[in-house]
Amino acid sequence: MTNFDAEKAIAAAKAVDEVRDGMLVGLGTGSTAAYAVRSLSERIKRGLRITAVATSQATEALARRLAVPLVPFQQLSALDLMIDGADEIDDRFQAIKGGGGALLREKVIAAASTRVIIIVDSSKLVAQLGKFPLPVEVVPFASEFVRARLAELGARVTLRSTDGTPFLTDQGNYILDAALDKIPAPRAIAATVAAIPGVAEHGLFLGEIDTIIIARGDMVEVRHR
Ligand code: ABF
Repeated sequence: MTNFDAEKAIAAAKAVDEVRDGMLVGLGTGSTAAYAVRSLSERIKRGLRITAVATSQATEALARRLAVPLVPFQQLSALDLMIDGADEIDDRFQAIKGGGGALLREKVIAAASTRVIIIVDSSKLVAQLGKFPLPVEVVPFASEFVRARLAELGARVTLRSTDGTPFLTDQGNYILDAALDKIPAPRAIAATVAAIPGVAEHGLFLGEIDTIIIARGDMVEVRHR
C-alpha cells in the first residue's frame, strides 16, 4: 500500500468510527470512499450491525464483494450517515463532486442523510471552487441544448466520453463537464444551472456537508460545520 493509499485508509477509518449499530449508511463513490467501504467491512466482521446504501453500481459491487449488507435506496427516504469523497472542497464546506459520474445519486443520498462526512486528501482543499470542471448530468435528448447554455455562462464544456462513446450515468444520462476556472458565487451558478431544462443534476454541493476529514500523512484533521 503506497503512502498516499495509507493516508486515505486512515482518514476513511476515522469516518467509519462514527458508524453505530443499527445505522443506515450511505456509501459514496470514488477511491477514497472505497476505503470507507473496506473499513466498514472489517468492522462488520467484528460484529458491527448496519445496513448500507450504495451511490453507484461500482460501489454496490465493492460492497457486495466485501459482504456489506445493502438495501435499495428506493425503499428509503432517510439515512443516518453518508461517507463520501469529493473533487474540490472549500472552507465553507462547499464542494464540487461528480468526477466519478455518480453525482445525482450522491446528492440524493446526501440530502437524505442526517449527517454527511466527506473524506479528502489535502490536494482537494481550495480557496475558491472552480478549478475542477463542474459535472452536470443531462438527459441525452437535451445535451447539445444544455451545452450551449453552459457555454453562454462562460464555461468550456466537454461531453464526458471514452474513445468517442459518451459516458452513461447509472441513470443512463450524459455528463457535461463545465470548466469555469473560478466560481465566485456558487449558489448563483447552482441555481442557474439547475434551472436549465434538461439538467438532471449538477455537482455543486452547497449545504449537504457536515464534516470534512482531511488526510494529512498519518494524521487526520477533522472539521465540523
Ligand atoms: C465521489 O468521489 C465523487 O463525487 C468524486 O468525484 C469522487 C472523488 O474520488 P476520489 O476520492 O477517488 O478522489 O464522491
